[in-house]
Amino acid sequence: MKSQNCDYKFCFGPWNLSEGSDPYGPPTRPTQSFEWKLRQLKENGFDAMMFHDDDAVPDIDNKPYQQILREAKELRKWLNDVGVAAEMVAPRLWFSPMTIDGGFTSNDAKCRKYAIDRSLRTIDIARILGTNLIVLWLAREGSYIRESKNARKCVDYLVQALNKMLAYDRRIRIAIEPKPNEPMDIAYVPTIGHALALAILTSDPKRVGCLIESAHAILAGLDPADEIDFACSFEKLWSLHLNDQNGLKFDQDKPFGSVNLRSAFNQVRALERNGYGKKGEYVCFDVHPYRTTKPENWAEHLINSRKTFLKLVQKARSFDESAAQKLIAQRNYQALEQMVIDHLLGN
Ligand code: XLS
Ligand code: MG
Repeated sequence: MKSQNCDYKFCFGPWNLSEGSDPYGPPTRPTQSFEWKLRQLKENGFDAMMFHDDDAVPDIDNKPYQQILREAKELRKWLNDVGVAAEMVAPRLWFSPMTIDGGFTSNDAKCRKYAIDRSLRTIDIARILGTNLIVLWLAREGSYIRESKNARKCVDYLVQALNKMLAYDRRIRIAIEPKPNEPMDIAYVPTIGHALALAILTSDPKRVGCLIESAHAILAGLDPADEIDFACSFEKLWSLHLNDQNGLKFDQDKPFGSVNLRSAFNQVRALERNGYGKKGEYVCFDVHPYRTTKPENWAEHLINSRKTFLKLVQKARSFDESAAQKLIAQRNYQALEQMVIDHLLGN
């Protein structure tokens, strides 16, 4: 099940093999070791792993600096031995008591400093793991009630934090992963347009790009394929979390293509026309198993997402582009739509 015969490289994170807990109930599957998760990745044709800082160095807040570096080096050796790359490292800025009211945009200066310091540790870990890509999902950068924060000031805080990170290591690139809500009521960086606009305000805009997650775009009422084309027009799509989402509700992280196959097809078409992956970018699946999934089927949402993606690459490549262009020239979009549906249905 290797990823040969395909131009894409695939990855997922340890959190994508989650245990089934939700806000209303406890885990439904036993805890598994990191080693087991790495084995699932290798055995199922994936090439790299994504990491949060504390996926790489558990309990990072309670460890001295030298120990953090030592543990990151041990992990690097382990990854080298099994032949798995680290795609990115992301600071988990939403768990600690210090980030209750936001990380970079907390109203409390001590908490803002915590968020920046922790992001610099993330950069140390990324350097050791051999990746220059830092992902920022700005989970708690927003508000529960509008009056609690000054949104203008928060933009300044975000830029200051990004600038500190950019100055700390001249080789890193930061990919902002926007999401419009959850856990916050209203997030400050809800879309790719916001992420790229924020990049312009930083000290080194060339090193600030974005990561699109399909479900996050859908939650913002946007078309993930259009978000892909938009980001690629700026050459800023540096990573990608493909998944699916059934309408405007909690973030579902469903298998890629499982809700809207046509939208998934259009996302793949957008990736193909932009040459995504040609500069080494990975296709990551930020998907979760259902709470009902039994331990013996634990990795199937990942295997299936990859399988659907590969089938859709074939569908995108075998789409009759010249027939489509003729229908476009005739403005016969009804026939064009049916042509897409027939193509997806296989006749
Ligand atoms: C949110 C993700 C999150 C980021 C990386 O959608 O699950 O973990 O992708 O921080
Ligand atoms: Mg994600």
